[in-house]
Amino acid sequence: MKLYGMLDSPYVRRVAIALKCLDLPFEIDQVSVFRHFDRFAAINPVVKAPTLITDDGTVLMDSTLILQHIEDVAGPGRTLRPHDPAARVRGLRLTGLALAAGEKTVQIVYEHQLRPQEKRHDPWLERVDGQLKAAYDALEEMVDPDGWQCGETLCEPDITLAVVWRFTHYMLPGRVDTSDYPRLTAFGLRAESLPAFIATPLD
Ligand SMILES: N[C@@H](CCC(=O)N[C@@H](CS)C(=O)NCC(=O)O)C(=O)O
Repeated sequence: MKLYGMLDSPYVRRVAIALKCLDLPFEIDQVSVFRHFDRFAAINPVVKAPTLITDDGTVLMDSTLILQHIEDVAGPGRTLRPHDPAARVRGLRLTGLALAAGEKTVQIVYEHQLRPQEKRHDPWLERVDGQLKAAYDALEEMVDPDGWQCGETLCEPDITLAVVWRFTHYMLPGRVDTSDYPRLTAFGLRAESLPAFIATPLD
């Protein structure tokens, strides 16, 4: 399997960490959708990161779909899916909120980095900022700061939540005040201290 994309993308990083946690061999080519557009287009003309080329040569995109494929090839006994049905629903809720926070972070970054200042629309930015905070408020209420979120062991929702939390602070320093989110902060630090996270730095 070959993974394409930069690790400063939370979507690429969640896939890379999941592959490591499942002990699946893969190569990563840190090609940028912006700085290496033509090279990326030669791999996947849609230029979306992450892109994964499967062992049979199929070009996949979208991190959630790629994670589904990874679960399929991981084989029996190896999974990052929560075990029992209630934990799975909790995991879906957590993952949905975390992906929304990731999307809102990306929108703010694109608005500042890609759109000329004179074309920036402040009401839109305020709306997105409110959505970002709403997602983190809901996550702060739900998150268990001392354990994994869907059982005894680390599952995929833990990876996504920690990766997105780190991404927001890396891309938008100070925008989300960690003192307002002590449970998420504690959880994020604990996840980021795991070997698979340390071995997959976003910077
Ligand atoms: N829902 C997608 C989002 C992927 C995404 O938007 N990736 C960004 C990089 S962080 C990208 O490819 N941006 C280039 C573009 O959309 O043109 C996923 O989960 O993989």
